[in-house]
Amino acid sequence: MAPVAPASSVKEELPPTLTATSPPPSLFDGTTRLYVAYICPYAQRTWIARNYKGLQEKIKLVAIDLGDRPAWYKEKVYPENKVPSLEHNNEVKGESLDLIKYIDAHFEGPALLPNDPAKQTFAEELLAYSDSFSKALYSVLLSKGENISDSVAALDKLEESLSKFEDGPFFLGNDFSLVDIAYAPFAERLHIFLSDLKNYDITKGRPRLNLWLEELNKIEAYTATKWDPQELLTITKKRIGIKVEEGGEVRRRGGVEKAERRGRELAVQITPLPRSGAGGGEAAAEERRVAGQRKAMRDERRWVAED
Ligand SMILES: N[C@@H](CCC(=O)N[C@@H](CS)C(=O)NCC(=O)O)C(=O)O
Repeated sequence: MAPVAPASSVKEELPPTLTATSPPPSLFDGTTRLYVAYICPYAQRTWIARNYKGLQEKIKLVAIDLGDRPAWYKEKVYPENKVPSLEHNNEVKGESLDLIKYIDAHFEGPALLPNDPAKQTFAEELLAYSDSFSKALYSVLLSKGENISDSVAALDKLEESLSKFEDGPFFLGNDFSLVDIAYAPFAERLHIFLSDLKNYDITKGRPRLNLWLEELNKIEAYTATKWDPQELLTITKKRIGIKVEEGGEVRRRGGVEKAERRGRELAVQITPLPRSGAGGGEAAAEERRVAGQRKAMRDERRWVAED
């Protein structure tokens, strides 16, 4: 059975998104900060790594509104002006793949790369390929779903890679690793977009990919970073200029969400949310946390909804 990260269950209220009028945090004061945009899949990689290692207290999240970016971010933090970036030991580093390796190597928590040399070699190979995989997502989006042959080939390659090690559901076998983290945000989006745009289920005929997605969705370090699929779809469609039907923004609650539009159905597994009125105490606190998280994520909409 796949292991569940021991340290990742710390619940966290997400900080609000900073805009052009927000003052900077007190930069270079010794605090380690991970600058993200909640909507960004590259930033999501680093956010998952930080959560999985249980670093919610050690690495503070700072969310940037990419559509209304504070000038200080480029001027004082990260001249490339992209997310993610990491402020650590008075330096700022970028590039999501470098950052997930850096976070794994420089902080405590469960190791995200195995000791087995064969697995390490395979990890390097798959990490090097992961940005080509992300292009499969963008080719679907840019062609508005017309050309999915690149994505199909990329997904077939994932299925094949997932069968390399038989000892577990993840890319490197039984242990969740940097490789799973590098692919998860992009596979999640391909799953949602291909289902909606092409009525194409990426898991059909790909049992390993199906199992991998199921196991991923049991890891809270990952599910805490996920968008509601329906919202992600609506926002992304607006950004790429696909008309969104009335009611497309409605969110529904539950472990499995179904969004019915024009007779088509998209069923995507998402993090179960607590029920309304579930009582006081822990359930209510959890509900407030999730509501705050969704609000913080929604505040970023401008960047993706206007262009
Ligand atoms: N290669 C970079 C890509 C990061 C990236 O493109 N981030 C986007 C948001 S998803 C960004 O910051 N875009 C702002 C811009 O390009 O101005 C990485 O892996 O970190």
